[in-house]
Amino acid sequence: MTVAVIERYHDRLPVSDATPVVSLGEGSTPLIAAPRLSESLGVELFLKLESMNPTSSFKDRGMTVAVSKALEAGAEAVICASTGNTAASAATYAARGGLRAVILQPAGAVALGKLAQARAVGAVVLEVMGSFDQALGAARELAERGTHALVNSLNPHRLEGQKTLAFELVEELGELPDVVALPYGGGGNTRAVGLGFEELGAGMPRVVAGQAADRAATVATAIRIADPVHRKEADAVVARSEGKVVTLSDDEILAAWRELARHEGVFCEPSSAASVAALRHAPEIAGGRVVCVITGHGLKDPRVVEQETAPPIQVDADPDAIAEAADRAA
Ligand code: AN7
Repeated sequence: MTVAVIERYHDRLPVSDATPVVSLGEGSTPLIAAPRLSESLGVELFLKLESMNPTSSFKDRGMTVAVSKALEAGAEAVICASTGNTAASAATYAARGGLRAVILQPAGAVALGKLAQARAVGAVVLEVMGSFDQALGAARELAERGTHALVNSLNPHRLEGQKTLAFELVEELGELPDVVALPYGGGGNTRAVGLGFEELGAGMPRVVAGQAADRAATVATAIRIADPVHRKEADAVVARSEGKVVTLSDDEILAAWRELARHEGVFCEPSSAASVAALRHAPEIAGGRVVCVITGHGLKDPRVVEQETAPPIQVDADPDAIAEAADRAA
């Protein structure tokens, strides 16, 4: 059986033999070389495909710990506010653990694939007439009443599970990378990566975090977060590491998204491409061995593909017509 996050890093996580482990085989994600992007960026680039986790995003590392601990504490239901991936992960791990899940999402702002995941596994999905930040405020208040366990990254168990990304990177590379680049939404992942490297005690790679210039309305809906709850701690990690927070336009994020897909065959959601876009805008920091964290799968957000790529061409079932259409499209 696959050795998942809690088993692999048992000694470094807040679990005991009494913890009922809720797992779907998360973690141990592929780390692949990116030769073409390496050349165009002038670095040795690797991509950590967190999109290959059970619910196709990086959230599963923390969620396995948070839901296991919620079950251990006797919770019957979990709640989260989410731009989509936390929701898909929370809903799925709740189903796996036999818990109810209540999902709060900003109305009309969650990518199709993520919503499909939460619905398919039976979560109660509520559309809040407001922003992510407003939905999170409401979730926190409700959780304080004690009826629902909050599994947003304000839950410290989420960060604990998430920090295992740093452990894997060092094990797989055999040394510390020089730079880790990742998207910056609420800042939980940036904070957790810092926590992981600090626990290892072997030094800190420069952390480059890409955020959307228009946080409230970016095409990268996963990081459509106006007021990051972890801003102070995430910014502190970046500063301590001598890295940089890079602010990106939607065009810059989409250009990196296309590059990843067309030049490396890595189809991610737009938010994930903010890591690569940020590297491009921080040449003074991006050098040596660099890891970009690919946080979410491209299938999460099919609408962006519809908007950003040419539609299929209709053709008769005739070889001449097919050859002609293929030549014209090339
Ligand atoms: C693909 O699901 O906030 O900086 O509610 O889905 O740790 O917030 C998602 C965030 C990057 C940003 N990439 O990470 C949610 C949510 C993807 C994401 C981020 C998210 P943080």
